[in-house]
Amino acid sequence: MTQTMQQLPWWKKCVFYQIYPRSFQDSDGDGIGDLRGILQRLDYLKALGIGAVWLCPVYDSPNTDGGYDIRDYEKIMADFGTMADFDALLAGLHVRGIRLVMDLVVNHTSDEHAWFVESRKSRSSPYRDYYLWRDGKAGKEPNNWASFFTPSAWSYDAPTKQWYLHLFSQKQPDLNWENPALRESVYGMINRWLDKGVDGFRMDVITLIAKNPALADGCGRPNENGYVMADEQFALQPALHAYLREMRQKCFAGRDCMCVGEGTFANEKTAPALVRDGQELDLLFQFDLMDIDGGRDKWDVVPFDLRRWKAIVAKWQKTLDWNTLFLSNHDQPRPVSRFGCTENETLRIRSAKLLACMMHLMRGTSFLYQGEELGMTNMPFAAEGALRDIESLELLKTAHTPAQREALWQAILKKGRDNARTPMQWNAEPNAGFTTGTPWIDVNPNSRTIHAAAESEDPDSVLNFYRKLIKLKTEMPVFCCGTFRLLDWGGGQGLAFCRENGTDKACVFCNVSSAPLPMPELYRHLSLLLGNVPDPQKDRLLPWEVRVLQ
Ligand code: TEU
Repeated sequence: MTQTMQQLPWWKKCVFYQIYPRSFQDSDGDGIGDLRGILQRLDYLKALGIGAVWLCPVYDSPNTDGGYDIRDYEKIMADFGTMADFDALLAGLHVRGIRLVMDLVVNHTSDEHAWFVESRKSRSSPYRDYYLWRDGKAGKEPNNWASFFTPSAWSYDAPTKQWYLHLFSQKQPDLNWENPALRESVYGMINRWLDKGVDGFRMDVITLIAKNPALADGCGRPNENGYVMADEQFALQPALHAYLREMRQKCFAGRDCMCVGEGTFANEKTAPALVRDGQELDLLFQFDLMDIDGGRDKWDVVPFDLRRWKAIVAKWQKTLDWNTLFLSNHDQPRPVSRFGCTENETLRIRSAKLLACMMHLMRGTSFLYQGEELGMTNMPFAAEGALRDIESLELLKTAHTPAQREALWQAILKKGRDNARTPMQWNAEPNAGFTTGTPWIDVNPNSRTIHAAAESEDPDSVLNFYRKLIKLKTEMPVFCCGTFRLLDWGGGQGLAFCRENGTDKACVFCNVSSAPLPMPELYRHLSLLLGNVPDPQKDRLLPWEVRVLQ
């Protein structure tokens, strides 16, 4: 059935651009990106053709976890500026027709949040049940849950002789969503941001907010300390849907806004219910593709298998009528280093363009991550001292031998989150034009040649390719709302899919390899809409060549 773009809500028709503010643009020379810096770059975003910004947390925070440890939901972190700066940024985006979606972390707060400060004062505090406090068992944690960042998900609080739950760091206590008073406090805060004109939220680990009330032991594989990632106890629990439906009614209903959920642990069975009827989430990030090169866990790096990629893509394009499409974010390494080819500049540029089409021309809303449009690469961190991310720093603490430490170090170089958090590469000036001060994290040395200024002037740059790709995606109904069909072609070397919208048809052929691949006869007559090699040969695709055909 032909769909017209006019029928779709704005968040299905635009491309989102994720900004990690600490690394985007510094305006005051303190080496830290800030809101005024983003304001300086709005025309760059407009020229790229994006229609919405996902802004990572800018709320007051002690910055234990890059701002995902909020100390005050209604104050701007001093590093990033003031609420007046935020208001100026919101106005600057809106006047350019760009929407603003804020990151929101309501699974946990910082342990410095006033609610937790009050909660830990006494067992009779009115805020005690804003968090999950439990007695220990025989002097040990209340259960065997592991944390994402530390061995156990529990920390003991001596003054009140109880343990509190933190699925992430000790400084990120989990909120107790069973408590209606907590939920009302969250809804009130959300509504005040929406009243300011914010266009929606990206809901951090939203699938974890409902825990099994029994907080029972997990039954998975214990880590070396005997703790278990007990996602069957705290992910996608039944109460989650009630909380999301209540949030929809109390916050989003009747407003022209959207919410996209980070679907940690969501799979093809549990995801549909979250986005089925517009009464819970509008969009969902699922991580099957982001987990594709992890064996036992993300640090057990295994080769990227295209056949698995194709199976995952086919599954999710079938599972959800409307997906989110993303190659990376602030938690993931740079896609061209991870899935593309960086053995030389020609192939780095060509493979970055291929990956862009392979992902963003599928059916769904695309989310670009800052620097993806430049083909930015992973960072060759010189030593552990250059790392900033708590996830990597806590991981290194688990090494017991030099060999183990070296193996973890190599895994961090490939998969560590700091790869995505090196400063945005604007030009060839010192620190890539990101700051006139000392950057909070090292700038990638390849910023001397890989940067927005050079790419803006180069018609064959990754940046100008993204500009064309975004135009195709947002102006052609076949790419915006057409159906998706994976072609049985290419084996472990090539990926191809067709999009159809009534009589409109288009297809994308990707040679995801370093060897040539025959172009199927059946499609050789089609005209080229977009490609990444200067003179495509009729009968074969060059290594890392993509062809967008109609
Ligand atoms: O990430 C959720 C999460 O599961 C991360 O641990 C992610 O899977 C992992 O880092 C992949 O390497 C969200 C935020 O995106 C992340 O930045 C925060 O650290 C985390 O929640 C806690 O708020």
